[in-house]
Amino acid sequence: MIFRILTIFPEFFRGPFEHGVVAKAVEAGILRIEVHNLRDWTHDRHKTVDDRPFGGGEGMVLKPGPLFEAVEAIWPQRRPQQRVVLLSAQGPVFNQAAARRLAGYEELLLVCGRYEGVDERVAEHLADEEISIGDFVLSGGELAAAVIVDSVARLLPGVLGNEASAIRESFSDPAAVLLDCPQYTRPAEFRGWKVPDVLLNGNHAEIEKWRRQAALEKTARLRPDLAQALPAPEPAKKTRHRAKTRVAGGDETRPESETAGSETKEVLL
Ligand code: 9D3
Repeated sequence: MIFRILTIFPEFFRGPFEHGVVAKAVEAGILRIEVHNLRDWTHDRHKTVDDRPFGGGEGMVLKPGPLFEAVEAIWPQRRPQQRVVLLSAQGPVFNQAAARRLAGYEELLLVCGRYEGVDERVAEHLADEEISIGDFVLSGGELAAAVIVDSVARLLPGVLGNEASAIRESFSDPAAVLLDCPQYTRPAEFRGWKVPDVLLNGNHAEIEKWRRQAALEKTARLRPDLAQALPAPEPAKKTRHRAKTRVAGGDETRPESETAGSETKEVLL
């Protein structure tokens, strides 16, 4: 996959992509990142990319000319597998489902806005879609572009063991999102706070059950907005009675890989 970024701050991207998963994927030849300087498509000696807003008001607006010329020079014959994404605070909010959708394109051209905004004709007639990364104000689209490259790159086949999760996600309901379960590492007791006993006892069926319950509880507590989209939890039954029915049902005689989260299908965050 090829990621192209159109920006007035090309130097910004030297840092974020030189580390971690994205850097490894670039080295492995799974993806390419090309950063394009918007000022290369200006024609005046000051390399002007912005101008004052029609109708008056604060700040400056990115002119359409250099943006259109840049995209048309980068992709003279744009194909459906080449997607122009305008990063703007006004777009629909990015999420894991959008990351998966974008991972299906051969090339993305991420257009970074700056100043007080971008001439609306760019959103209307140049970009295929507009994306925001959340309801907060950034100074420009550069951080948003880096976020999108990172999240899409991790989904590409061959990037750091995503075969298993790619298969799991292909069966999952994109609207159902569950937070990951709490994780612990050594020491088993830290400043008096103990790791839950169940994680230390080696009973993997019980561990999986605990993890699922802990993930549901954490989602309900920290992200009630996500929890309301999840399937309703099973009503809690008395432990003794439950243990008996479960033996009769024989669920725990199945391999753990088959039981773990098998009753619901959602994306893990
Ligand atoms: C404070 C200025 N806003 C109204 C007066 C409009 C505005 C203009 C330019 C708000 C943000 C920006 C710059 N931000 C982006 O280009 C941007 C962004 C964001 O601000 N939040 C979340 N996602 C994104 S993607 C691009």
